[in-house]
Amino acid sequence: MSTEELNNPVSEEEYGADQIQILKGLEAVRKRPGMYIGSTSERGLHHLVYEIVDNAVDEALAGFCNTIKVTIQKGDIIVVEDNGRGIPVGINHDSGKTAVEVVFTILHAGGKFGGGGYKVSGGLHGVGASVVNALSEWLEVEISRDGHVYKQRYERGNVCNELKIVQDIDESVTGTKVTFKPDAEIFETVIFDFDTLKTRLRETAFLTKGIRIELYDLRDDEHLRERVFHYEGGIKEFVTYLNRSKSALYDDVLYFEGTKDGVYVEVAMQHNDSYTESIYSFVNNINTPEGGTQLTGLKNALTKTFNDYGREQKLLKESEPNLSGEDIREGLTAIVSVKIEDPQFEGQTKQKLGNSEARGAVENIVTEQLTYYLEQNPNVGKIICEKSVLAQRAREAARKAKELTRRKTALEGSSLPGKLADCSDKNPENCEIYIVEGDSAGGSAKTARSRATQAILPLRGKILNVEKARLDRIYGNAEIKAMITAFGTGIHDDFDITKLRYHKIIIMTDADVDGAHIATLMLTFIYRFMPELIKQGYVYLAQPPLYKLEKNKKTWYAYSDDELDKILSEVGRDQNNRIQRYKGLGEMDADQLWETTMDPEKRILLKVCMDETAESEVDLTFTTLMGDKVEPRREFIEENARFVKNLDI
Ligand code: 2B7
Repeated sequence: MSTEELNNPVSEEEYGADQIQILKGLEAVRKRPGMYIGSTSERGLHHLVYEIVDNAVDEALAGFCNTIKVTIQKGDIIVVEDNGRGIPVGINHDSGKTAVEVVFTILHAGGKFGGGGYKVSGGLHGVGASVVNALSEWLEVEISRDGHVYKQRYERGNVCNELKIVQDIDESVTGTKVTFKPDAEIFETVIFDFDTLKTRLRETAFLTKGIRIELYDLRDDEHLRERVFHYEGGIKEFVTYLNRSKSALYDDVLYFEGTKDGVYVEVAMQHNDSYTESIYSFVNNINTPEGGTQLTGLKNALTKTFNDYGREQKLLKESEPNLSGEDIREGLTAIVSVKIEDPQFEGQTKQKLGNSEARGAVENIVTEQLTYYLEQNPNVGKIICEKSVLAQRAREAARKAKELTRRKTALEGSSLPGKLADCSDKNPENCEIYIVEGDSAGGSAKTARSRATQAILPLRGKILNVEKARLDRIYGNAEIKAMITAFGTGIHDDFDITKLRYHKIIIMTDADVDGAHIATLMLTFIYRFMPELIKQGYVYLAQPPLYKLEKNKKTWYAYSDDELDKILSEVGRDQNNRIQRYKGLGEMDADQLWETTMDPEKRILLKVCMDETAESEVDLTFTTLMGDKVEPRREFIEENARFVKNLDI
């Protein structure tokens, strides 16, 4: 529909089923909300905001809006405002309703509301507004256009009043404002998380260059929070942001843009000195974690262009084999974003782009513009090719090392590491492995453990930082090899979760900064090489105490300064107190270690969880698991259970 059609009466012939396809009632949405927004968890709740914001972003992509304001008001009421044209208010003759009311009360199953190329974004193709309305206790829409403010209110998707003029304004002021309160009858929680919205809105701003997105949290009088996202450079700045804590190998962020076969393509990329590949792909501003045709197009273009360039410039010798795609992408941070009229999603979770024209478009545009860039910037070409050749050699060395360990295990039968004190029970569900910092603590843990179900693997000192090492060094590292063989799963392509030998992998380090660092290194290794272990909840952190307090033949353990303070105020501060500060696990004897940190009845474990608000921002967070007798400590631990948040991995 054009502006004209939406604001003026149209004849029955002009306005047919092809504009608004199958229309369904909103009861279906309330009955099965998960079908429309994924889930009714915290994630689904936040999804409501994205749906409304997406409509405003579309108005921006159409070229009519440059600012979107999102506010969380007291009571977790959300307000979204844009300065676009305002949703049309004219009567739509087919339904006898105003266009606004159609947008908010009719579910447009699988169709495009605007038609004619208006709509490009959004997984739901503009059906979002009615879904949000259906799942809100109430929703109000205010439209500024033609010198008036129009307003309509709905409750649980039902119209409360006709659209009416509530104010006269200057004709030049236009826009849409949507205010809604998510329905507590539907959602498990109706409390919004500022950081979750922040991350997603930042991502949206990066993907829509030039747009300004403001986020305000007005729930707390004392701590008003606000963030403004505005990136003239779009995804180019996204790459700079993603590389912010890394060292870039060259100054430029390479940027390619163009349209082919109806596909608008944008790519931004820059290598850093790490060894990990981070490529994020999007279609119509939606993240596609499984990639798809646009990602394949990018990879094909990179492999072909750098091999051609490397041969031409003699950076790749005739005697050497071609660079593999992985070699070229080592240490690469990149974004590929396409905008397309009718995206097809594939794969198990429907998160993979299927349109084949996207592959060709990306491949073409990147090959052409990258080739030109390399001609103009031979210094950058040289840096990337040389890095790729090093990666190729390291990969070859790693392959040989891996081959060797494979052959060895085949010969010796999967021999377990010498330092591992294994448990006797062979049922993985019953078994735990403690990865312990240092040989001396490892010794105490071996004495303390319950032999049937608890295995101990002592590791010496700091383990290798896998972010800063190539594969050949990683495979060659004794501590890492010991963990891999002890777990039993293998890694990467060989990874097989069914071979996991322990259903609890417990990292036990000193309760100090060094200990936290070592735990971080181990988590980084597991996250990079065996992420499934974390996703499926097999990884834990042990919590050793910081203090022991003895008084009148009684003993208390404190896990923080605050807790010690609390105990002291209960037992009295006098000279009968004997306080010992544990500097490390090694200072505890086996009995103490058992009692405080290993006894399943009494210990505290933090379960490592993955928190993903956006694919580009993974946080590891912790859920507390406790033995039966530690109830009073719950509060403290829960407050402190986020100490390694933002690992920057
Ligand atoms: C597919 C539907 C949802 N729509 C329009 C026009 C402008 C417009 C919208 C919007 C969210 C919160 C503030 C088109 C499109 C409906 O048709 S939705 N602006 N903003 C929005 O929802 N913001 C439109 C043609 C002519 N004039 C206006």
